[in-house]
Amino acid sequence: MSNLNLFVTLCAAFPQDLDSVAVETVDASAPGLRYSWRDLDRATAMLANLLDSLELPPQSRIAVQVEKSVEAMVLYLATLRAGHVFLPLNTAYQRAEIEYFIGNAEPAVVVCSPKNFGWVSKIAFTAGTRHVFTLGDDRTGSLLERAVHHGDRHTPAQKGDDDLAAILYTSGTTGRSKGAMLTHGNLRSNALVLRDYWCWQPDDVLIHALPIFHVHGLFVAIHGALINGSKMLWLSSFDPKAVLERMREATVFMGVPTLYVRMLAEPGLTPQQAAHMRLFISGSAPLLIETFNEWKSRTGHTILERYGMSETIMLTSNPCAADPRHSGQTERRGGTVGFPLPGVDLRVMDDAGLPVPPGEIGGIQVRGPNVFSGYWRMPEKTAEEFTVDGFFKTGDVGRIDERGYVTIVGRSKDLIISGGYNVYPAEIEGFINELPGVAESAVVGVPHPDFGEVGVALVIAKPGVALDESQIIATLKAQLANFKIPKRCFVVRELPRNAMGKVQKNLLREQHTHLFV
Ligand code: MLC
Ligand code: AMP
Repeated sequence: MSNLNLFVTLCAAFPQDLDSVAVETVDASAPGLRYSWRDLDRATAMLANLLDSLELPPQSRIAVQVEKSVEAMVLYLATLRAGHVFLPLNTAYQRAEIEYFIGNAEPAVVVCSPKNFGWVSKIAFTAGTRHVFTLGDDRTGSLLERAVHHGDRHTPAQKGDDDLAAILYTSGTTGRSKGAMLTHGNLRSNALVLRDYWCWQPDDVLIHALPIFHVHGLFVAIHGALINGSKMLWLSSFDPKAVLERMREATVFMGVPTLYVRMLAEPGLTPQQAAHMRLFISGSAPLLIETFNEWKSRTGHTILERYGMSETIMLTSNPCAADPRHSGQTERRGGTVGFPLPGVDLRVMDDAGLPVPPGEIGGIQVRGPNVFSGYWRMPEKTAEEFTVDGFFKTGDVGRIDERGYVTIVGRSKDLIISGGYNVYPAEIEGFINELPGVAESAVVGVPHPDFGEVGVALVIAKPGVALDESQIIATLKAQLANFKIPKRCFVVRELPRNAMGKVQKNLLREQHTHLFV
């Protein structure tokens, strides 16, 4: 029986010369480090052997909240190799958020930054986790100290397509986060499709500048490079100047729109600087047509926009080369997210559950080998999000034009996408409503020049209470990930409501739409 472990597929694509460079760190603040393909193989084997030695139950969750580093990526690959389930957590998450994720996922192993060991280990041990390791971004910590005592050969765990590989938490409209369960089959099928659709070549070089705790940086970028045996230039955090400098030796870049906006602010962005590049990819949030056009005029390159989600990985993409399914079209159309990827069924439906005519707007539903297997321990929620014929309701609203291009026009879910991170107003409102003196609140997204969209909070005080806006923000900062904090907070006397008594968020958005732009 062939082993369908994703790690095996990735490893099979390593180049023949295992001593060539697979990853090179390129941070301005630290000397560059080079990792060969052989290093990746041996380091993942040592970590997988360490995990094996812990004699964990099959499919144990390995929860990881650490700063970005090559070793953190190696830990992800080792988790696949050992056959366990990777659970990445954004480093911005605070105590209450981590407490929820660990309590909900019940990981057998937690890996955290050395500086957070005190509080994270307390939460983990209380929740029944047996093993807590540390991993710093400078190769320090107990995880690597323990791993060096293990052998550098390891037979990857036998896996099938339906076996779980990762759980990605994504917030919900109710404010409660759900763990999207992704299988080896989901991840592998998507990586293979993107390899062909984006015309990857072994001599491609990817600039990796995204965080590695979400779909974009962890799966799309890392799998893309590994499954093509392509080198990565690795930045521990996004730095527009460093990316520009490295474009001369790279060919592929992936970013959320904010990254493109910030690079456009650099005078050094010229056609010459970008001449060596083959492909610029954008996703995770809407790319403004102004950014798309300005990028073209400043660099000569047409950004390829694609669309995806934690639950589905990548769904659609503008073409990289002629798409034979769409009469050989090659055009990357700004404002659209392109065509459904090969193997992805995508349809646009009305509220009654019927397909809308071409060009008309409706809810986007998808089906395919990339679509997740459900929300962790939430069977009812999973059932709600799928149709009887097996399509997942994305919560995005869009249309398909007569040429087959998909455009996202909005969302039926109440969601703010800020700098590529999702913020669910219901979660923030829940925290604000708990603050002393608060009667009620509403959080809405408004346009922002850097982050695309940011949250603004409107708060009503209880009778006789004087609320301080900056105090509300400061209190939230201690409880929530920083990107979720509303950029402004206003104390108001009332909120606009419709006849049913529901807060009219569209009116609030309109009132505050020019707050930042
Ligand atoms: C940082 N800040 C943000 C923010 N990021 N505010 C709103 N939205 C964001 N995304 C705020 C912090 O709260 C802080 O505020 C200040 O900015 C500085 O923080 P920082 O950490 O130094 O910011 P910076 O390093 O500049 O980060 C910005 C960024 C980062 C754009 C580089 O947000 C980022 O890497 N975004 C990418 C997200 C991503 O990978 N998404 C993919 C999801 S997958 P203060 O007040 O504390 O100073 C997905 C599926 C798909 O969606 O299709 O891909
Ligand atoms: P996440 O839950 O973090 O995976 O975010 C997924 C959501 O990001 C999708 O449901 C979309 O709303 C949004 N998204 C991703 N890519 C794009 C894009 N290119 N254009 C518009 N929205 C996008």
